[in-house]
Amino acid sequence: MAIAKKKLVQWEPTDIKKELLSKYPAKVARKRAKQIMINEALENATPEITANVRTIPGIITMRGCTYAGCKGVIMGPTRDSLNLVHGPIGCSFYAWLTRRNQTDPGPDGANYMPYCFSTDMQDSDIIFGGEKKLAQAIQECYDLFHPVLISVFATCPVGLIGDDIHTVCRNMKEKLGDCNVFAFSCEGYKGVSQSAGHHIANNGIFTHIVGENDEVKPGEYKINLLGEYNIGGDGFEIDALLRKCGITTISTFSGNSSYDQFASCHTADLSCVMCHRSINYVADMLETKYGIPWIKVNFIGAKATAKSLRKIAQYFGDQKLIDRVEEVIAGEMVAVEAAQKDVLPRTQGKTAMLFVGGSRAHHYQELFAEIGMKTLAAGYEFAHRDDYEGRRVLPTLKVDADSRNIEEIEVEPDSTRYNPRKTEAELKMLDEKGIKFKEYEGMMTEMEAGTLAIDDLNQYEAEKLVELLKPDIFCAGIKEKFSIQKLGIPMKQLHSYDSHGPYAAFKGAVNFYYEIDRLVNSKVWGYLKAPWQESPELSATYVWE
Ligand code: CFM
Repeated sequence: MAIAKKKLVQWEPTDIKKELLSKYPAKVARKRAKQIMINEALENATPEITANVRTIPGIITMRGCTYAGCKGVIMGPTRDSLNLVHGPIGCSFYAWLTRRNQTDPGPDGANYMPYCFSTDMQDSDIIFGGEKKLAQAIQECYDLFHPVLISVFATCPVGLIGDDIHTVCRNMKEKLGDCNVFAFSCEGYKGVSQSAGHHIANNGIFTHIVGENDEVKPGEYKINLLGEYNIGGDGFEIDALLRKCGITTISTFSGNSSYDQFASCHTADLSCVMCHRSINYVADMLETKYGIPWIKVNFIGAKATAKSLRKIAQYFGDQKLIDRVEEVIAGEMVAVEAAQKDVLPRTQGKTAMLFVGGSRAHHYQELFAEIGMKTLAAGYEFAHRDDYEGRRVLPTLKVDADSRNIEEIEVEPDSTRYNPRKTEAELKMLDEKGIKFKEYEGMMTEMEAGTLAIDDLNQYEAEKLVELLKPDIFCAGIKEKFSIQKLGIPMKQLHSYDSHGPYAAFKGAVNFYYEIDRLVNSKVWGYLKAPWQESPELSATYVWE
């Protein structure tokens, strides 16, 4: 039975959870109960959440597919990689410029972003096999563009019929001679979400590109920025800030990136991981093979940005850099503080809910906190337990059949190029100063006690949450946008930023404050009434009510 209607102040998190589960059949409710947690905000023991498991059939999930994670997320933003989709045209068409990763065409002008490449498989290719057609398409791409890389992406039907795309690519690479060609077995069904696609893409880049170019690039403090995808120009903003501090970015995985950045990333001296979920694999592999340590950074939120810059400066330990970073922070904070002061009287005490992929639901809580807003509930579409509870849970994670489906590649120290950038003693000293290497504490440790952490939220639960807790703003993606707005709540897309942004670094923070101020204080939502609310003609209840 449904719980009697209560006002917001009376809702206890346990009531909310009960209410979310009340409509489900017993078996479904049991499963979902393990993915809906009431946060305890403890440092070393967070409630165990079930994550990275299959969505329950029949539930309208917010997730994407493995192909989306590989082709769209990781390989998508690399301008000079010609991304050829082997499959029916829809898979390519719907991944065509739909993620707002921005790109600077670069000095050589090699930029295939605006194109949509596909083998356009037909029924006959499904029946007789698509390998010949794939080889032909690779040849055609090469003849037209002469790219440095042609990467091939498998879609579901390709996996089902068993086309040997890897052999086709190997043969074509040999035939073409001056163009790298390799494939990803990233069929949509391969994993439980796009997260599997990240893993497959990272393995592919590491195996086929990383380490190809040993040339040492100029620059004093060289880093890799891992897990920053330049959505809405975030990457441009971060790059400009790093440059101002005198820090050189050797590679970005993979916002505004090029083939050569991947090929020479092993020459950097520190890897900075922004989106832990999508890229922690590369950080680990770079450390094992080349001796490059990694730290977690976050450029979403002014405080987090300052903290990240200080961490990088401390790592290099050069007083000149430390001073420069302080100077830059002090300069940038003037505008940030003025903006905070301006919006705070209007945003203080308002509430938000955030349900985004695998890292933003955490990072953006910082921005809301900076303008006095409280997060009532947050969750990820496809994160793993370590993104919620911190990497300390890694040794206890059970590997299920779905994860075993994704190849783990064996990486060993490079026989000639392994070069630990810091000695054990130096690392220990930095650790004592508070720089934690290979560490991510997860979203739940930073959320208040009593807030809700919900994995793989679905449409039904999203609407229920809004109805019960009435947040001032709900953040998610395009699939959720209009159903939420019809409930009379502003909905901000945190994947695409609704054609706005950048929101990263200091200038991005100021953009975000004003955007949220505008959204949560707009009067328009109060006027919103659906036609049936104004003149109800028919009303009904479900038979089970
Ligand atoms: Fe990382 Fe991303 Fe995200 Fe992600 Fe994504 Fe994205 Fe995202 Mo959309 S890599 S996990 S697979 S931060 S596309 S730039 S916004 S779901 S929270």
